[in-house]
Amino acid sequence: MNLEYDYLFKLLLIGDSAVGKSCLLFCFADEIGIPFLETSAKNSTNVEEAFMAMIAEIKNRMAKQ
Ligand SMILES: Nc1nc2c(ncn2[C@@H]2O[C@H](COP(=O)(O)OP(=O)(O)OP(=O)(O)O)[C@@H](O)[C@H]2O)c(=O)[nH]1
Ligand SMILES: [Mg+2]
Repeated sequence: MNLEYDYLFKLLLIGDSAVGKSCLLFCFADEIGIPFLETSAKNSTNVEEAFMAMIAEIKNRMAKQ
């Protein structure tokens, strides 16, 4: 994955429940080679894992500078 970029796009996918949003995002992330971690504020799924993954990535990048 190339960590240098000129533009950063954030995508927000909105839709009814169980219409395939997660599947579509997972497929998209896989295709362009970016990590994908689904979280849920409703039942706290993966919230801590996502936080720890981001912290680890930031720490990694800072160590390389
Ligand atoms: N037939 C079919 N099923 C799909 C497709 N995409 C997803 N599904 C199925 O639809 C169900 C719901 O998919 P999710 O991606 O979890 O849907 P979601 O919109 O993220 O659901 P929530 O997060 O609960 O709102 C799963 O059982 C998927 O396997 C598709 O293109 N075709
Ligand atoms: Mg989903």
